[in-house]
Amino acid sequence: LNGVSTEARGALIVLEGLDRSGKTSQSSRLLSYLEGLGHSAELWRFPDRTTSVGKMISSYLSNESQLDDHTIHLLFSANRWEKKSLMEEKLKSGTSLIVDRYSYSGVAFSSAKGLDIDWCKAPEIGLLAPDLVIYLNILPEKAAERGGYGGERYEKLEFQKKVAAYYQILRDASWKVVDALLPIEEIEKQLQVAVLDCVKACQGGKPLSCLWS
Ligand code: T5A
Ligand code: NA
Repeated sequence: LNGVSTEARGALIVLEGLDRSGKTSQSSRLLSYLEGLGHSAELWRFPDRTTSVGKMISSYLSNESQLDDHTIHLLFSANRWEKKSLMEEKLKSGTSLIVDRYSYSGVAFSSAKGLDIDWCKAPEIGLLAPDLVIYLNILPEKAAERGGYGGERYEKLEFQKKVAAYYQILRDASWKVVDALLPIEEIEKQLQVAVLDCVKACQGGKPLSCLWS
């Protein structure tokens, strides 16, 4: 075949949204969906609290430790960098990854604290760019009404409003915005269509690229 690789790669699919927007619920449904179709797929999440960097992040988020805003920003980024080579390996070997939060969270949350947005984006440059970003769109007031809200550092209404504004600045062509107030099953159906299209495009030879593009 004249050196053209026919090996199909997996898709990098990211879920983003405010705290309690439904990312975790939808990620696990998408995993079952892809596996049910016979695709190789894994569920990942950031922060990955299992690594030593992730443990520092986790203790910060639960208010057990204090860190300078720049420091925690770089730790979130480092937590993605420490998984980058494995991520690339998985995708190239044909496994799709459904990732609960990624660089968009990193930039939106730190910018909402007042850090310069370009400074926030810089350490994300060179990480793999998602093939599809699903943004679960919810008004901060509505998210705050959901169970379990308020336990962690960033779960405060005024702050989440700023995060939502920064997410809008980051929106690009890879995004699919979904109404997060719809019933869980309705959102699930919408996501299945988008995700299947994306997986097929990647199998069909769509190249991997890097942030920010
Ligand atoms: N952060 C993260 C940074 O600052 N920088 C970074 O680089 C990264 C990666 C991490 C925190 O760190 C910040 C962002 C976060 O503040 P986390 O561990 O990812 O936090 O936690 P959250 O994203 O906040 O996860 P949550 O579990 O709070 O929210 P989810 O996953 O969006 O929501 P989910 O699925 O757990 O659902 C929440 C509730 O709503 C219900 C569910 O049953 C559940 O009770 N629900 C619905 N109810 C009605 N209709 C629907 N459609 C519903 N979907 C879900
Ligand atoms: Na949370």
